[in-house]
Amino acid sequence: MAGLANRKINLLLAFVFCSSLAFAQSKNAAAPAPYGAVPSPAQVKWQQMEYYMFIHFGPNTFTDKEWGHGDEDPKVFNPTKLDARQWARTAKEAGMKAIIITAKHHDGFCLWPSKYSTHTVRESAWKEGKGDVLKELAAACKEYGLKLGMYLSPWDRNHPKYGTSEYNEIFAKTLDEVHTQYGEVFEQWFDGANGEGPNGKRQEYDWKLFNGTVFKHHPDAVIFSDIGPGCRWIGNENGYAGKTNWSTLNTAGFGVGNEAPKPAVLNQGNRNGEKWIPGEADVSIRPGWFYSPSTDDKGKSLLELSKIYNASVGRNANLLLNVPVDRRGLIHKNDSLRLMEFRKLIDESFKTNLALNRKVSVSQVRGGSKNFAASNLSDGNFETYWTTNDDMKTGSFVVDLGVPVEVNRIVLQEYIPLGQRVASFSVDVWDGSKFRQIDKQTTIGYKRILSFPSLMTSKVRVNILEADACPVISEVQIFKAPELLSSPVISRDKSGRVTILADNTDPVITYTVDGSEPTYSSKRYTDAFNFTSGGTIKAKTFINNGAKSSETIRTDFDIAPVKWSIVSADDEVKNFEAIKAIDGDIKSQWITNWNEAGKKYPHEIAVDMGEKLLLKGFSYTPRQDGNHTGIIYRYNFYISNDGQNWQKVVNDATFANIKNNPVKQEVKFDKPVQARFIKLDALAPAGEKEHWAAVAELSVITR
Ligand code: FUL
Ligand code: CA
Repeated sequence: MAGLANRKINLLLAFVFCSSLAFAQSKNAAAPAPYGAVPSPAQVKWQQMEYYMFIHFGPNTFTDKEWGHGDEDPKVFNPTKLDARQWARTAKEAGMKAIIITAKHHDGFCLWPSKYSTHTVRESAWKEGKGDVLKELAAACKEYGLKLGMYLSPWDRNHPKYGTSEYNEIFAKTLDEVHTQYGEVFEQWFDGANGEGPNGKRQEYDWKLFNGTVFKHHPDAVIFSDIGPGCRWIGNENGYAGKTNWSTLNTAGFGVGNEAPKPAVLNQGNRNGEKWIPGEADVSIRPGWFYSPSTDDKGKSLLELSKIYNASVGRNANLLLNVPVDRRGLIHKNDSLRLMEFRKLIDESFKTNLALNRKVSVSQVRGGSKNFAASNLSDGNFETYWTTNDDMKTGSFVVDLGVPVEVNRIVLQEYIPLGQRVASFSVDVWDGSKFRQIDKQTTIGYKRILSFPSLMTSKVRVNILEADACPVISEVQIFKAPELLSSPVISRDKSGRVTILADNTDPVITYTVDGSEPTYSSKRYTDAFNFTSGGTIKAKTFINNGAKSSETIRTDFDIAPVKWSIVSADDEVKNFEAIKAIDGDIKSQWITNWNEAGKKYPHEIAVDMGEKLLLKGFSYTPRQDGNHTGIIYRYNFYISNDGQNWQKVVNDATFANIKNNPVKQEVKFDKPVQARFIKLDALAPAGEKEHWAAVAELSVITR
């Protein structure tokens, strides 16, 4: 009896199990439903462009300004050799997909002969007023297979109607012109700046009208502004997207310019944000947006550009790199040479996908269907993807490279037409006996590039740790990119922990603490370490398995100010408190009140070191932030054992040559002294007119 009953229950359970499995299988046989806000087809195409050129060009090019006032003589605009084909050729050869030009910047000057302005190329000296930059550029882009985008600043410091009710219509008319006369426009760039016009008034912008005008002519145009609707500003002009970067954004209650979400929000987007508004990272190859002869040799280095690439395209944002056209109307050779080097680096970095067509094993396949199979991850096709059942929001896959190979980049792509889902993931590499985690990050999005020092491995595992819906991953790619060298930077914090960092992820860092020269086989730096009592650290970076190395960087530390506190200091100012003089950081400083009302010399700072030390001397580091004021010249130095009774150990001395060379000053006492307290009495400044004192770091010599 009992046996029979059991069998019945088993059968029943089996039935329930099978039918729910069948249900799950049928439900999961179809593609996952889109999750949250999703991109339009035009936004997907836009995202796949990844990298394109910005061109700032106008009267500012000739007047050496970043923001023209709108009162400049239009005749200043007079390029002698303007050649838009050279710009397009350069962009094409740089590997870029489009050019966006400042058709109108804040000065109101139009690079085309607009009917709605008297501040245009028509009024300029160029081609006796017969020229049209947009026309030449549109033709050149067409010839070279590039898309064309328009930057138009609604802020107009020239237009007499700016700040009146008529202006919005006028601005819309100029949009009509640029969107009807020059063919396809893939992106409309709206600057958020909103300042005063020529009559001192600001404008209430009619964004509905502006966006509507663009869409009327180009329904698929991606409109850039702080909050889209097509794509959003990344929150800085350095080209860096957030390490977390959602392509979704909440816009309700927000506007453009002063009403925009905080830069930090634009930098990262909003998880589950209501609209699909991906980030575009804009940055200039030079310090300024417009050409200036003074920046001819100040272009970004290859290392800087590669970091920008990893932080934009590699973090789910498009890269809009500005290359200002010069006074001849040409891209300067220093810029184009750098662009070509950069292209070569990108091409070589992502040339050979070591994961392509490699065997991938996965934790689960949606509905067991081959449509969502593991092999979709390594087929080199963005349109095919691996995914799991709806109820499965985690998962992992392992790429089998066959034999150990050297790798240093991993690229992941989510299939964004179904939304952005992954919120946390990690990457492990097989070390021959077990998996070792090498990175853990948050979002993926359209593209995520992970870079790390080269290593040998035969298997790479990606773990999706958290997702808002079942993960949908198009591709995993693995590369060995050429390595770039950067020097190590050694620093120590107040607690005595030493950090050694290179400027990028490629180099291996080694170091010594015994004064010997570091080699490739010296101790490898991985994590911050304790170095409270001080000594000499020498560090060096290596790439290409040790074949190439940086110079050796040496830093001598004395005792770390772990137990130190301020006993007294005069005239402290917010953000420049006395504690900043003993925080182990030469980038922060104590500065006494520099305002008129501030106290005059002498200034004093007294420190309790928390223990009795045998002192051979002391050191003073003036401020190191490039501002050479507050430098102390004449001083007394005291010690004490109770903080009450002070003994003068240096009387009325001066820091030699400190004004011209404000570096760390080391002063040895005549003989070593025991003390727990120290006091610097600043008697006179190096800059005679300055009544304030500044100390980046006050320390002692015990070694
Ligand atoms: C800013 C402008 O004010 C700058 O001049 C530049 O055009 C930059 C791309 O956008 O908001
Ligand atoms: Ca695929």
